[in-house]
Amino acid sequence: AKEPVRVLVTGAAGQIGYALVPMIARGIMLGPDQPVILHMLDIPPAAEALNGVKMELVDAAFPLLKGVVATTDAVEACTGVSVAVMVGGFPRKEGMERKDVMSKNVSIYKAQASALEKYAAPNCKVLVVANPANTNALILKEFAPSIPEKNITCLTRLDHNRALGQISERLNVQVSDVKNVIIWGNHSSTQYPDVTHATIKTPEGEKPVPALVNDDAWLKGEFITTVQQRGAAIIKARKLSSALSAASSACDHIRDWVLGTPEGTWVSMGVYSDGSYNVPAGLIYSFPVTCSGGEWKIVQGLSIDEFSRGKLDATAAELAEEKALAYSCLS
Ligand code: NAX
Repeated sequence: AKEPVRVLVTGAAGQIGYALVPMIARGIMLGPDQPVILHMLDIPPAAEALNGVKMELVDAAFPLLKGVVATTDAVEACTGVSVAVMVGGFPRKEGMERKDVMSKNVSIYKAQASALEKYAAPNCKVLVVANPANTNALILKEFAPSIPEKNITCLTRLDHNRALGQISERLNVQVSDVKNVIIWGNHSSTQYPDVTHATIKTPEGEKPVPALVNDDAWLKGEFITTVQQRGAAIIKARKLSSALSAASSACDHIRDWVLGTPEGTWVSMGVYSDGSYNVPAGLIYSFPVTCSGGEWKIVQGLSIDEFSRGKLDATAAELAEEKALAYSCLS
């Protein structure tokens, strides 16, 4: 039998946490034969609720779940973890300045970076979900210099999956037959959902999405804004932000990273940019990646037309501006 893997979820008493921890305990993140020990961190005002989640995990009697640590102590939470899913953060409240929200999150991610660096297992893989996700991940990277930068990522898989979903609905095909959409850039409304290279599996082989949709105005207009604004649409409908889809895509992100992407398929991940596609180096930016042997690699050589170029640059500019704002909070 495999040794259990310790998986940290921060903000575990929140909405996404509540959807995510049972998925992890059922093997949806790391596979049906991989035992896990869940480490759940939240802040003292949520300690009682967190303990309630722990009680429910015990009550669910998950066969793969070999232990639960529920704590408000970052050191205890981070000790020995091989996967860290960072969902906890400070939400933007009505009337708050962007800089104030950024400043709260910068101090949270700075502190948690240090705890992970000191106490997590070597080669721990980190996924930041909490917004501003790309910039929180960048701060975490800056303050955990001994964690390899390739181990620090942020979640844009929800946006990626939303794009797959929209194409599947539009073409009336199974979502599992759609692949290779791309989310470029920031997990924000400047993200660029790109279907230029996406395909549909058909009995006659793979066919390009743009030709099948055959409606450039929709692809360059409503499709993009629907994906960009989907989070707001969910809030409007549910009066709460997306949680089950966010949790599910966090599992997809880690599973593909650890276990690999299928041959010929790529996924979107926010990763530390190396200058690929002329995106400035030093940002956490969402790219198309393939994964194998526990490592991601940016898909190279895709053609970028003029329309796409403008979108890639605009979302990069926003990330550069967020980075500057985050740094201004440090001084
Ligand atoms: P909730 O407010 O329900 O939960 C957040 C939890 O984090 C709370 O229990 C809170 O006590 C805890 N927390 C706050 N500060 C903490 C700290 N310093 N250490 C540990 N825990 C802390 O929010 P929820 O709906 O679960 O969303 C969580 C985060 O995900 C938010 O930042 C949200 O904006 C972000 N999202 C990111 C998405 C993505 O695709 N990257 C999509 C979904 C989601 O909107």
